[in-house]
Amino acid sequence: MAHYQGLIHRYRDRLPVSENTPIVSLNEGNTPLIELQRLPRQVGFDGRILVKFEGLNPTGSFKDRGMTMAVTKALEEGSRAIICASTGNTSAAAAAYAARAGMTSFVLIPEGKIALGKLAQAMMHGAVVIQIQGNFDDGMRLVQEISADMPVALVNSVNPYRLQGQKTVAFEVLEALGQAPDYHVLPVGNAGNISAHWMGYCEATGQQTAACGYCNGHCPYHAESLQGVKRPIMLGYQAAGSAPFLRGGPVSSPETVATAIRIGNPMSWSLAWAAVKESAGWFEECTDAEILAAQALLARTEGIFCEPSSATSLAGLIKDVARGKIKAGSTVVATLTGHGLKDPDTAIAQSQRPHIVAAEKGPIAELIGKFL
Ligand code: AN7
Repeated sequence: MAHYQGLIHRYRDRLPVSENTPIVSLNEGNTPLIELQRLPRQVGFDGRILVKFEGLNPTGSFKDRGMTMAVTKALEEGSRAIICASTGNTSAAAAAYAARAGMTSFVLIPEGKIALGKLAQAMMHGAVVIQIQGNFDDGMRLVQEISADMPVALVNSVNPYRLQGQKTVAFEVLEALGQAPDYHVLPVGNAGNISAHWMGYCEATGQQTAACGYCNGHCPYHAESLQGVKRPIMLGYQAAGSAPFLRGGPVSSPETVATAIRIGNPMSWSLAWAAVKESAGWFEECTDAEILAAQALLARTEGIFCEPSSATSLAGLIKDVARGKIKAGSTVVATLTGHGLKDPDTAIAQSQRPHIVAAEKGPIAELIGKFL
């Protein structure tokens, strides 16, 4: 069998592509599902927690899943340029996939509120980086207006191909576990990802009676093994200063240390509500302090470094476990949407400073002795 070549190749029968579609891929997807070993007990949870580490995608976030589809279709439809508004990760993915396709990318980012690694990526891949004196929601409105008038394809998640690519994360979880988890938890910003997860779970389980070959023989499970397969309860977690789903409508000046989800007017509002309602799930909010504590706990107890926004899924999970809302003995999958290296400033700001010592054995040994 050929080596893994990305999620469009892997799931081509379940995606809107044809044999002639020019696939733009960086071999995204196929990310590890890692079982947490020490953290569940530490937070008083008597059950399994597995993290889907989307930070191990080519540009370091789940955005690659949607971007391979969006850029592939833009290229197929003859576009030569793409545009997006972004809190950082979408711009990094757009810039990389545009480079891969030989296209021009324009990215609108909020002034001063984008993590350093993401800005470095957009700049390094040659995007035209447009920093606006406004937030993500302003940028979102502007790119919709501009793409309506100019020959540039909009690749934010209002582009339906984005969610098509992102739904594949659910297929991977189903294959890895052989069934759906009891709960699937994730951070919510513009709300495309929770909508795409649910779409994937519904599609995979809804086709349980479809011919076994619908996955073109690449599928490690057989369709009949999906008979009666349940779907997970979807839990969407927001940062308290940026929680339109908890407030019941748009938030005008969203603020949070988790800059990726600093979004006040989510585009996939009704799809995300449908995911939560149809699955009997709920939304919850976490403070910045809870988010940073969860990020550090995961890094220190499990060796997994995700960015603050991604840690929101664990922060919410910890809260819901403490409130008794998540049943003991259940299996929870948490999507870790982006890598911790995206935001080195926030990581360093909440960590212990390096110890400054002379380049001599004596003082180093003395320091080490204090920790043994
Ligand atoms: C790490 O990059 O919206 O609810 O412009 O980067 O699907 O928006 C990023 C979103 C979670 C929220 N975690 O996902 C952007 C952008 C990380 C993110 C989210 C984002 P959605």
